[in-house]
Amino acid sequence: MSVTSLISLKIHHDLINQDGADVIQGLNQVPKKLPPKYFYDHRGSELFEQICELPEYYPTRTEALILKKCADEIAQITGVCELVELGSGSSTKTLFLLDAYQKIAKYCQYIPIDVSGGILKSTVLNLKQKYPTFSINGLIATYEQALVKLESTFAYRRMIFFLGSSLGNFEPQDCHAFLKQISRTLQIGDYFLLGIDLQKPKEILEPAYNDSQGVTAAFNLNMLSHLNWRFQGNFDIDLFTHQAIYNQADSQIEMYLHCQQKHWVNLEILDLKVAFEAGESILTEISRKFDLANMQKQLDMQGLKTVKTWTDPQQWFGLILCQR
Ligand code: AVI
Repeated sequence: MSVTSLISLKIHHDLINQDGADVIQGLNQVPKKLPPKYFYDHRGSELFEQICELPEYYPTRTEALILKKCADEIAQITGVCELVELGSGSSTKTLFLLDAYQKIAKYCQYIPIDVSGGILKSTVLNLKQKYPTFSINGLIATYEQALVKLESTFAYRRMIFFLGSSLGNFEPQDCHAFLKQISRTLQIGDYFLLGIDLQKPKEILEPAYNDSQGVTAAFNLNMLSHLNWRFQGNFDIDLFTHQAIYNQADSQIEMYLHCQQKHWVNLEILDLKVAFEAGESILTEISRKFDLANMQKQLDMQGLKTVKTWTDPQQWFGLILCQR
């Protein structure tokens, strides 16, 4: 049996239309900026999986610990529903939820959504073997594309979940628009489960994004390799260094690539030539750290009422289950 028929993955390649307009805009602005979605080519997704295992990177294991404890309760509260995961990656933490739903129903529908087709394919293949009675169909799409698609499809009861504090990678105005769109995608009575990284001292945050093994540095630099491959570019990775700092005023980690030497970069496919000065930086990601009560208010403003929240004993990470 071919892999494709075995996993019956619904691939919407046409959805991934990365035409590079955002790269042109980001590299032409001062200070320079690149969208974090360009982290996630195949290598970038692999590096992110490695980040999740790092001793300094606490969010993944802290959220997993919370999910392990509360998954059964979540399934009890929501009952059987269509499970839609945005940014599913390897779906590792999702196993706690799928196990919990398996206890309450033989049949369940799970739709993992990710921009990285390679990782999504292998994840769906593994999950189909582990949960043979579940209907599992992956969707390769950005969050926005996926939500537009979901808006036009009906489910009897749906729970969208967005874990790992990926919401933290959105600028505040984009976060607002995203939550609004989530709300539109849900019918009255549907659920939204959100995992958010909470504010904590800089001494814990900065090492989590400047790990001692250099995996986060490789992840950050890989964005340039990805752009070279995608847009026929000539970024010299050796001319850039990684740094992440915690901006206390805005409660956000900021990841930068610092240019070490004055030079030009060409991106042939985009017909783009960019000048870099020594000491100049590209902002590649923000990772906002949230306040639980504030987030509940924001959700509430979008008609998403908190049903229950869970945190770990140190209050480092929060899970909010809300209902429309
Ligand atoms: C995907 N996202 C929630 C991660 C974060 O922590 O903001 C991405 C990441 N960047 C560096 N390390 C992890």
